[in-house]
Amino acid sequence: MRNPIAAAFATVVLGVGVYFTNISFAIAEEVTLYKNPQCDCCEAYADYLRDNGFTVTVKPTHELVTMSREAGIPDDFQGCHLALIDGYVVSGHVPVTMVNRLLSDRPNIKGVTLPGMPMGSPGMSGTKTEAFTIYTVGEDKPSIYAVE
Ligand SMILES: [Cu+2]
Repeated sequence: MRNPIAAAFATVVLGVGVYFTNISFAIAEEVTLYKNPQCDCCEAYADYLRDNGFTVTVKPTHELVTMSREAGIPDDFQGCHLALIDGYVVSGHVPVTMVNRLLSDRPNIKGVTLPGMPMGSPGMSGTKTEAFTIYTVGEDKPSIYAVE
């Protein structure tokens, strides 16, 4: 190598580039999940996300309904917790396939919500008795994002 300083510099730049690539990947999987302090199924949902490779920080709050409203989710469409993932809101017990679809498709919406606490959904006990309808969250009224 004719210029050892340039070579060393290139190595450092390359190293930093790889370093930042890893960082941004980690950020994409970071989740903040707001829940009522008493809610156990929300903790189970946090564990479900962890089992699927997300890093989850759980934050108990008494302002969940207000926070969900401010996130654009009408009362009738709110899930029992509110997760913030990579710029999107994910409300309720949304299956991880739908979360991953949201994060890879990156539609022009604020997020998705699975209203209430359907039996047999991730983090909930019981057996699934009907398809889960997941709705969009955005400026307009919720519309169906997916039925699973
Ligand atoms: Cu819950």
